[in-house]
Amino acid sequence: MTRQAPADDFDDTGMRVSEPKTWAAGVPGVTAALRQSYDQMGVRRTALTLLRVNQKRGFDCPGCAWPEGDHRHVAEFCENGAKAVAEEATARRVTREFFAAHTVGELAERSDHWLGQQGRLTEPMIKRAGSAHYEPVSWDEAFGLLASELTALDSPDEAVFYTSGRTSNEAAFAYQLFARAFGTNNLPDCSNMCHESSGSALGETIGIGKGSVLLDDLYKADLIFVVGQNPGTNHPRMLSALEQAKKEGARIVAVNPLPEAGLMRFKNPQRPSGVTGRGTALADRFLQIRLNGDLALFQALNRMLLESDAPGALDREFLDAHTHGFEAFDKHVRGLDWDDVLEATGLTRGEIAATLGDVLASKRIVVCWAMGLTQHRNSVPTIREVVNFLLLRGNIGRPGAGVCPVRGHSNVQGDRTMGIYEKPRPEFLDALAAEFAFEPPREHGLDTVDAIRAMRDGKAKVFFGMGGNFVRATPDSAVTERALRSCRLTAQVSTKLNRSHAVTGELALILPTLGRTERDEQASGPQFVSVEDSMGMVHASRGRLAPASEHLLSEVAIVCRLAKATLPGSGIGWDAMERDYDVIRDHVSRVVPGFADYNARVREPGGFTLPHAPRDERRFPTATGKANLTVNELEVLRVPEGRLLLQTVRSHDQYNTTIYGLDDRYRGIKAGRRVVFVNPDDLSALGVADGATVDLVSEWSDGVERRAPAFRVVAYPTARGCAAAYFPETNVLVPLDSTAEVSNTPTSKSVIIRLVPG
Ligand SMILES: Nc1nc2c(c(=O)[nH]1)N[C@H]1C(S)=C(S)[C@@H](COP(=O)(O)OP(=O)(O)OC[C@H]3O[C@@H](n4cnc5c(=O)[nH]c(N)nc54)[C@H](O)[C@@H]3O)O[C@H]1N2
Ligand SMILES: Nc1nc2c(c(=O)[nH]1)N[C@H]1C(S)=C(S)[C@@H](COP(=O)(O)OP(=O)(O)OC[C@H]3O[C@@H](n4cnc5c(=O)[nH]c(N)nc54)[C@H](O)[C@@H]3O)O[C@H]1N2
Ligand SMILES: [Mo]
Repeated sequence: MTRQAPADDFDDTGMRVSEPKTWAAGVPGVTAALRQSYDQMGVRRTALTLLRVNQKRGFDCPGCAWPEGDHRHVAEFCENGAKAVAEEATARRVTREFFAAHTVGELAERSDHWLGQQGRLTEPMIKRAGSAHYEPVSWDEAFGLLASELTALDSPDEAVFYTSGRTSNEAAFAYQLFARAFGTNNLPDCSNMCHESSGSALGETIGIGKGSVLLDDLYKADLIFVVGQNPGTNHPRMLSALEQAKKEGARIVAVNPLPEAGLMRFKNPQRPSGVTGRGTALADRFLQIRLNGDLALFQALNRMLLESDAPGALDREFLDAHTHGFEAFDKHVRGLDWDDVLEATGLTRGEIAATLGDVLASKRIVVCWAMGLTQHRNSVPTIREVVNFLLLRGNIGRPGAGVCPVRGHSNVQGDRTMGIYEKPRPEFLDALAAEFAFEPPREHGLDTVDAIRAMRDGKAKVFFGMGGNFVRATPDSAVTERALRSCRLTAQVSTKLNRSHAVTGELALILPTLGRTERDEQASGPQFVSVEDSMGMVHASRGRLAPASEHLLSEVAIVCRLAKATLPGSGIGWDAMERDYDVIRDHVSRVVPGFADYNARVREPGGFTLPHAPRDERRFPTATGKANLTVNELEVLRVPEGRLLLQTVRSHDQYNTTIYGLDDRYRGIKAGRRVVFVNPDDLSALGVADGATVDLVSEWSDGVERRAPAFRVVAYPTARGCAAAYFPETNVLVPLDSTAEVSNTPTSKSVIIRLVPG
C-alpha cells in the first residue's frame, strides 16, 4: 500500500541551486522584505504598517514569539516579520466571485503558495452537503448551523476545537471557556506539534513548563548554547540579542546538523556597520551533530562534569539545597558508553571535551532550543537531560542563566496560559467553575494526533479550527485528509485561504476574521488584545489598519456569538465580553494566576512579566518540591543500511504552511521547494548524483509505504547520515503513530527514508 502526497501544482522547472550563504540578514534581508511588502501592500501602506510593528502602542508582530527589548528601534521588526505582516496586510482579496469560479476540488489541487497568494478572505462562506462550491452565508446562519450540528452530537467529545498560536489571550480565554461550557476538553493546539516536549520536560523537572530566562539574562550570560534552532530564518530578532550578548562577553555554541547562515555570522541591518561591514561572527563553536544526537551530547557533558576534578565543576550547594534525585542520576550517567555517544552525535571526543572547557570556564549558562530538540521520539528525555546539565552547575534561577525554549507562533505561549490545553490542571478548572458557576469536564481531551485518530475512526465528527491550517500542518497527510473528509462539519476561522478550506467535511464553513494589524471596533469602542511572548512578558497589541473587509468579525466576536447560539442557557455573559474585552480580562484576572490587575498592568507601556517561581525565587513547584534530576536512557537511533534520517524544516520564505515565496536564500535555493539536502559523502555511498530527481520514501514499522515524489537532490554540508527537506510537502512521510514519548509530538525531525530514483 502506498500513500502519496496530495496533488500539488508544483513547478520547479526554473529552480536554481547555488552555494549556501555563510552570513545572515544585512541589506539583502531588508530589500527582500520591502520587495514583498510593496508587492502585497503598496508603498504607502507598507510605510504605515511596518512602522507600527512592536512599538509600545502598536501591534505585536505576528511573526514569532521572540520578545521586544526595552530599547526599541524605530523599526523593531525583521525581514521575516515584515513578510508576515505583508502577508496579512496584503491588498489582495478572495471574494464570492472567486469561490464561484473555483470548485472546492479544484482548490484542493492547488499549491499552498498559490492558495496563500489569493489574498484575504472577505465574507463568511459555506459549502453545503453535496455542493462543489462555497457560497456566501450570513453570520447568523453560520452560527445557527454550527449550533445545531454541535448540539446534535451524541456527546460533546465528538467535537474538536483546535487553536493555532496567533490567537490573542482574550479570544483564547473565551474559546476554551466555550468548549468547556459546551462539555469537552478537546482543545488540541499547534503546541502539540511544536513545544509540547519542552512543556512536558520542564513541568516535570522544574515545575513550570515555560522558559526561565528574560532578555536581560542573555546579555549577562557567559555561555549560550543555541541547539536545534535556525534563528536567522525563524527568529531573526534573536540575532540582534545574540550579537549584543557577544558584545557583553558571551561565547556561543551552536549545535546543529546544518551550518545555518544565521548562526555563523550576522550583519545587523539596524546599524550602519551591519550594512557595510563583515558583520559579527556569532557561533564561537559549531558542533555539527547528527540528527537526534543531543541527548548523547548533553549526557556526555554531564558525565564529564560529574567526573571532573576542576574546582567548582558542580554547584554542590545548589544541588543539596534545591534538587532531588542526584544519586540515581549520578549512578546512571557514570555508566554512559562513549562509543554510543560518538555514534549518536557523530562528533569527536575532542570536540565534546573542548565544549566542556567552555562550560567549565563559564559561570552563567543559557541553553536555547527550538524544533531541533522537540520533534523526536526521545525529545522529552533529551530536554530533561538539558535541564540536568544546567542544574549541575546551578544554572537555573540566577541572572544570566537558565532554560530558553524559543517559541514559535507569536502567542502560542499565551494561549496555553489562557487554558487552551487538552489536559487542564484541576486547579484551573476549579477556578473556572467558581468564576462562571458551571461544572467543566474533568476528563482529559484529545491532542492533535489523537484528534486525527478520532476523526479517522468516526469518533469525532465536527472539527472547528481557530486559525492555523490543520490539514497541512499535521503529519501523515493522506491519513489526516481522509480523517477531515469523513467529518460531518469542518469550520475554519481564518484570515487567508489555505488547504484546510479545500479538504473538508460534508459541510464546511469559512469564518473570516480580523488580523493583528487591523482595527477592532466593538459596541463599547476600539479594542486592543494582548499576547505573551516566549519569555512570559504580557503586552497589548493594537491594530491600526482598516479591516480587509466590512464583513469580518474579530475572533472574540466569533467565539461569543457561537457560544450564545450553541449555549443559550449558559448564564455566561458572552454579550458583555464581546462588547468590551476588559470584561474578559477581568475574568482572566480571577481565574489565571499571575494576572491580578490585568486591565491596569497591560496598559503600562511594555506590559508586565508573569511570575516564574524557579526564575524569581529558586522555588520549584514539582511533585518533590525540588528541581528533579532525571535518569534518561540513551538509545542510539540506528538507521538501516542505505537509508537516511530526514528532518523536515522551514525554508527562509515560508511561515509554517504559508509559503511566501519559492526561495531559500541562505541555503542557496531559488525558485523551487522540492529539494532534499544530503551530505556529498552519503550521496557517493548511495550512488546518487547531486542534481538527480528522486522520490522520498519513508519506512515505518506499519509496512505502509509513504512517498513524496520528485525531489531534486542537493549535495549539502549537513551531518553524515542525515537529510533535510521542507515541510509541509514532506508531512506525508511522517507516520501518524511516530510520536515523541510523553508529549505525543509527531517526530518531524527524525523520519527514516530512502531515496528512490524517479
Ligand atoms: N520566518 C518564519 N519564522 C518562524 C516560523 C516560520 O515558519 N517562518 N515558524 C515559527 C514556529 S511555529 C516555530 S515552532 C519556530 C521554529 O523555529 P526552528 O526550530 O528554528 O525551525 P525549523 O526550521 O524547524 O528548524 C529546526 C532547526 O533545528 C535543526 N535540527 C533539526 N534536528 C536537529 C537535531 O536533532 N539536533 C539539533 N541540535 N538540531 C537539529 C535544524 O537543522 C534547524 O536548524 O519558528 C517560528 N518562526
Ligand atoms: N513536518 C513538519 N510539520 C510541522 C512542523 C515541522 O517542523 N515539520 N512544525 C509544526 C509546528 S512547530 C507548528 S507551530 C505547526 C503550525 O500549525 P498551524 O498553526 O496550524 O499552521 P500555520 O501554517 O501557522 O497556519 C496558517 C494559517 O493561519 C491563518 N491565520 C493567520 N493569522 C491568523 C489570525 O490572526 N487569526 C486566525 N484566526 N487565523 C490566522 C491563516 O488562514 C493561515 O493560512 O506546524 C507543525 N507541523
Ligand atoms: Mo511552532
